[in-house]
This record gives sequence, C-alpha cells and structure tokens, in this order.
Amino acid sequence: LIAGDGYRLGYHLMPPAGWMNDPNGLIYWNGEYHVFYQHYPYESKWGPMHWGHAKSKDLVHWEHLPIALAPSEDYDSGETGGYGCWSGSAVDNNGVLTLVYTGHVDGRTPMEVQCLATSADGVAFNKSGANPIIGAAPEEGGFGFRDPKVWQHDGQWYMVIGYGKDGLGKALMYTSSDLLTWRYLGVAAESDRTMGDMWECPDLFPLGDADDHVLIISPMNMGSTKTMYLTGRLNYEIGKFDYRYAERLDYGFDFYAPQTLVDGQGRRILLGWMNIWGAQMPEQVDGWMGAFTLPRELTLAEDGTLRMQPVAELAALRKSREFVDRQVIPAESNVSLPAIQGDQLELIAVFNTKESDVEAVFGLLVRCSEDGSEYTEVSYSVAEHTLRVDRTHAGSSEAGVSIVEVEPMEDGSIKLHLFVDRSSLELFANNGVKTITNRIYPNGDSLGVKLFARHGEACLESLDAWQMSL
Ligand code: DQQ
Repeated sequence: LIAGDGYRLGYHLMPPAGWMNDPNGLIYWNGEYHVFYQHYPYESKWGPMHWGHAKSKDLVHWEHLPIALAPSEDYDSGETGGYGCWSGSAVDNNGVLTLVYTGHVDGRTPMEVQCLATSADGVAFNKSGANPIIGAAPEEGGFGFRDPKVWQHDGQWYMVIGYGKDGLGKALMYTSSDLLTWRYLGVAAESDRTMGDMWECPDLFPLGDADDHVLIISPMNMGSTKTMYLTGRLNYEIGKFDYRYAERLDYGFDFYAPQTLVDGQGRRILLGWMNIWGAQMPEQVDGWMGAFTLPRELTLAEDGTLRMQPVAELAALRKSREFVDRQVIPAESNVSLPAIQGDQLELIAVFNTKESDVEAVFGLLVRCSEDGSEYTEVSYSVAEHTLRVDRTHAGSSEAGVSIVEVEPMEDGSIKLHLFVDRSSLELFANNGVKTITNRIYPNGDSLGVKLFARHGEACLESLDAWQMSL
C-alpha cells in the first residue's frame, strides 16, 4: 500500500497505511505514552471509524500496535458509510486502561451515544456490556453529542462532551463515580455566537496554578478559525467553566481536533491532527493520509494566554548542526545557505527588530528549488508586527497565507523556530506565544534554505539548523 513518495513525513506519527484523523485517548499509562487515532485502515479516505493505536517511551519513537477498536455492535456500527467508533479519550481506572468513545450511526435516533471499552494489557480491548453508558443527550433538539473527554478530580470522574444547540457550540459536563453511571451537571461553557455552532473534541484540564483550567475546542462553522482555547476557572460542583480569555489556538491551515495528556513529570502535552477537513490531501493516491503534529508542551502565562512549545525530547532527532552568525541581510536580497539543505530540518532563527529597518520584512525561505521559483516563505513585518507563512509558491500546495500578530520580545528579538518534515511546516514564534501549522507539497528536490529581507535591511542575530531524522 505504501508508495515511496516524497510527501510521507520522516519524524511525525502517521498511520502505517490508510486514513488518520483526530487524536484520541492520549494517555501516559504504565510509563509509556499511548495514542489512539481516528482511523480507516482499508483506504486512504474517511470511512467507518476504527481506533488506530501506537505507543512510545519518549514521544519521538513510536511503535504501532494492533487496531484497538473497530465498529462491531449496534451502538457503533450500521448499514450506511457513516458509522463507527468516533472520537474520545482514555483513563487509567485502577490499572485498567479504559477508552470512552462515541458510537455513531447515521440515521439512527439518537445518532450518537457514549461507550466504554477496557484493556488489562493495553493492547486488546473489550467493549463494555453496559454500552451505551450514556444513551442520549440531556435534551432533544441538539446537533451532535460526541467526543467525550474524561478525567479524574478528587476521586470523582468528570466528562465534557461536544454539543450544539440553537446555533451555539457547547461543552456539556457529566460526573460519575464508576465510569458507567453518569450524572449530567450542565453546560460547562458555550459559544458567545462567534465561536461556531457545534464544539467538536472538547478537552478541559487544569493548567498553571490549581484553579486555572483550559478548554480546547474545535468549533464547526467558525470560518477560518478551526481551533480555540479558553482559559478560566472551573467549578466542579455545578460543572461550570467561567472563561476570561479566548483565542485561536494555532494560526495555520492544518491543525484540528487537538487533545492533551498529562505525563509522569506533570507536563501537559498536546497533539493535533495536522490536516483539516476539505484540504487537498494529495498523499491519498499513495495509500495513506494524515499525520499528527509534533508533541507540544503547554504552559499558561500570567495573562491567561497559552504557550505551545515542541517537547524537549525532539532534540534526540537532531543530527548534524550548522550555525550562521550575526549578520546584516541587505534590503531586497536572498542569502543562500548552501550548507543547510534538506526536507527534514529544525531551524531556530533569531532576528533583531531594533537593528532592522522599520519598514523591513525579513525571514526564511525553506524547501527552495534551485531555480528559485519554488519556496515556502516565513516572514515578519517590523512595521506591522505580523508573522506570515506563505505557501503561494510552495510547489503544488494550495495557495494561502497564514497570518498572526506577534510582538517582538522585550529585547526586540523575533525568534522563529521551524520544523520542516517533507510535507509539513510547523512554526513556533517567540517561545510558543503563537504557532502556525501547515502542510506543504513542494517538489522532492526543492531542498534549499535562504534568508531574505525586503523593504529595508534586516539584522539576523543567529541561525541554528539541524538535519532531523529518526
Ligand atoms: N471527527 C470524529 C468525530 C469528531 C470529528 C469522526 C472531528 O468524533 O467530532 O471521525 O474531526
């Protein structure tokens, strides 16, 4: 099934073959990271959903395991194409690895119910005889009732579920003492009319000091914004989350349905689906489709904004290093860097805005062809404070520019931390204050890296570059 094309990523998690979408059931269990994912193993397109499964000791090297869940029962299987074991989460219930997922069957009433499956060895799963554990939404007339995220707090289980009603996306909250019988607490949070009409894949978790919580959602019908995070306080008694801050989570085109886990070191780690519904997906012809983002560590700043940083373990993938020293990049110039070539790279470029012209736009070109016609451009405008990733000239990529405002750091610098992996580009700006995640589809032999400046000269402080490989 797997063709040797140049799009298949080198150091990201992908299905061995077939289709992948949302991350599911992320958990640190018995000293290993387990991830599951929405999976259709038979074709490189979405179909009756299974849960693929992989595990890792270090978040970098992954071992594929047998498919954990397949549609098989009346509550998660059907006659139409639209059915299966839809998204959900995992918990450790006294050593038993427990998956909670949505059984979806098109045309059935209700269409979506919540189900449970357990495993003693972390490989083979049994669906519960008590399924469905939640057989209907708390009220009629809603749209969607899916993607349960379960966690434990003070000896009780809690669950948020994605829902929509009256044109408003919502996260519903439930509680349980045994994972089987659930009591509805109420609407934890809902859209203020600007945040979509159904919230897919909610994830609600503590971060920062004891009372701070973050709600991550993937709202449907919110225009170009595909994921959001909200920070605030959660009242467990009444299941109400009061948020004081809401922002888009990632400013790229290809980032959806992210989920998190907390590991043995107490780190909150996020993985997202590095695609989006309706994207071009040229890899489908090669028998596979879909990849996860790199694992990202989340922290909360004092002002309630999130930071997303690549996990430290990724440094294990660094091979040969190149260093480019401080230099002025003349206006209207591209500076080739012949020593830095590749389609699997990590780059950390620090520019100094104070010593660049006020009109300057500077940055990096990656995946450049020799004749200069093909490149993916990462730029920063000193005057506008805008960061852009432009894939207009990135081979057969769909054209499009991702834009986000970023203030220079206190000393005036702009730090661009990039991961290039064949058909992906992940950008972390200023230690993760903003991120941009895109798939790109350049020609296999477009391997060059350049620095550039326009409308004025720019000052590069330093550039570190590593070849990356597993
Ligand atoms: N994907 C799953 C749903 C979820 C959606 C189905 C989000 O459970 O709401 O594959 O991408």
